[in-house]
Amino acid sequence: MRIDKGRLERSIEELGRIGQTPRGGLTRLALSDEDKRGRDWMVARMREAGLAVTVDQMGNIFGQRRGEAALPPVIMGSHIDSVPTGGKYDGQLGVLCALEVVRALNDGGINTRCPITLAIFTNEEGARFQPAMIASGVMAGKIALEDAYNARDKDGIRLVDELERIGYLGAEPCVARPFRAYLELHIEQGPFLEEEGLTVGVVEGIVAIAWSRLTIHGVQDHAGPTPMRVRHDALVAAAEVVGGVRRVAREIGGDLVATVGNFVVAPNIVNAIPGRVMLSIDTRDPSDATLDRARAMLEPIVRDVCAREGVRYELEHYWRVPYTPFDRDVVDTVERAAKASGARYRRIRSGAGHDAQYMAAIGPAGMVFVPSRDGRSHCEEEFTAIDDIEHGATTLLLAALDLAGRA
Ligand code: HGY
Ligand code: MN
Ligand code: MN
Repeated sequence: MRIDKGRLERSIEELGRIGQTPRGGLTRLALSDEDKRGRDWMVARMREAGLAVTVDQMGNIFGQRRGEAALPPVIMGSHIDSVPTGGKYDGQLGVLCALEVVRALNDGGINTRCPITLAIFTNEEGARFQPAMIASGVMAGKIALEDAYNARDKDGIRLVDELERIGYLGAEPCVARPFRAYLELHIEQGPFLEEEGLTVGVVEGIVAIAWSRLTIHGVQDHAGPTPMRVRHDALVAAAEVVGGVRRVAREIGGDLVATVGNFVVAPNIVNAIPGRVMLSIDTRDPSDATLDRARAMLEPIVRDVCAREGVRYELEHYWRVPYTPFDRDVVDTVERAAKASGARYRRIRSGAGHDAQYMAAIGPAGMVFVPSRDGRSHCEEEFTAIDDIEHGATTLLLAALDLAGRA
C-alpha cells in the first residue's frame, strides 16, 4: 500500500487542465462552467474508486468508502474552486491527494474500521461569492443557508441559482454530522517550509481573519471645469485609506497582515471625478485581540480622511473567523505520520484560511502542508514539486489510517 506518485501527478495535470490559463495557471471560479466540469471529472474519478457519491444543499460533494463498523468517518477534503489566474495546487491538491489515499487503500485491499469520506467544499476561495469558506461555514452553523444562497457575485448572480444551473444543488442537508477526524492536505502558500528545506508542515492552527468593506461616497463631477477647491473626490480619500491600512500593519507589526485587494471606482473613466469607491480590507493575525486593535486604529483614520475630503462612507465588518487551534490528538497523529513517511517536517501555523477552520468548529481537525515554490500562491506561478507532494500524501495516508483504524 503506497502513494502512486505517477498516478497522482497525472491527476493533478488532468484536473489542472480544466480552467487552465494560457500561462499554465488556473481560473476555475466557484460554480462556473469550469467548476462544473471539474466537479463532473472528480465525481467520475470518485465513482471509479468505488466511493458512494452524495451532494448536499451547498453543493458540497462527498464520496464515502465503507468502513467495517457503523462509526463516524474520517473525512479528507478541500476545494477545487480557484481565484482568478490562480494556481492548480491551492485546494485541488488536497482533493486529489485524498483521492490518491483512497486509491492506495483500494490497491492494498485495506479495509478500515471507520468509513473514509472524501469531501469537496463549494466556494472556499470567496473569490466569486463572499465570504470565503462559505459552504463549510454553513455546515458548521456559522453562516445561515439563506444568506449563503443569496450571496451574489459582481454581476448580481445568486449562489443558489448557480448551484441549480450547474446541477449541484443537492438534497442532503448541509449540517454538522459527527466525524472521527477531518484532515486537509494543502499547499503552505508561504515561504517557510521551502526556506528551511522541509517537505511537510504539521499544521497546529489557522490565524484569525477579518474582512471589511469600505464604500466612500464623494461628488461625481466633470474632471475639467470643476475647480480643485470644490472637489469631494472619493478616490483621493480611498487612496489615503489604503496608505492608512499599510501604516496600521507597520505600527502593530508582529504577525499582523493587512491587504486591500479589491478596489472598485465609479464611474472609472478618465474625465470624471470619482463619485464612489468600494475597497476591501483583509486583516489577519494569530491573535483576535490584535485584529480588534487594528480595527480600532483604522476606524479613526477612515473618519478623518473622509472628513477632510468632505465625503461620506460606510464601513462594514462582514466576516470574521477566530484564531483556530487544531485538535491536539489529530496534530500529534499527523506529526507521527510525517515522521513515519520519512519527511523532513516541523509544526507550523496557517496564514491562509481553509475549510478545516470551520470543520474544527464541529469536530477534531488537522492539516498537512506541503511547500510552495518561492512561497507563492494565488498566482499562476504557484507550484509544488511532486516529490514533496508524495511526502505530503503519504503523511495524509498514514494519518488517515491511524485515525480510521485498520479493520
Ligand atoms: O483567503 C484565504 O485565506 C483562502 O485562500 N480562502
Ligand atoms: Mn485553499
Ligand atoms: Mn486560496
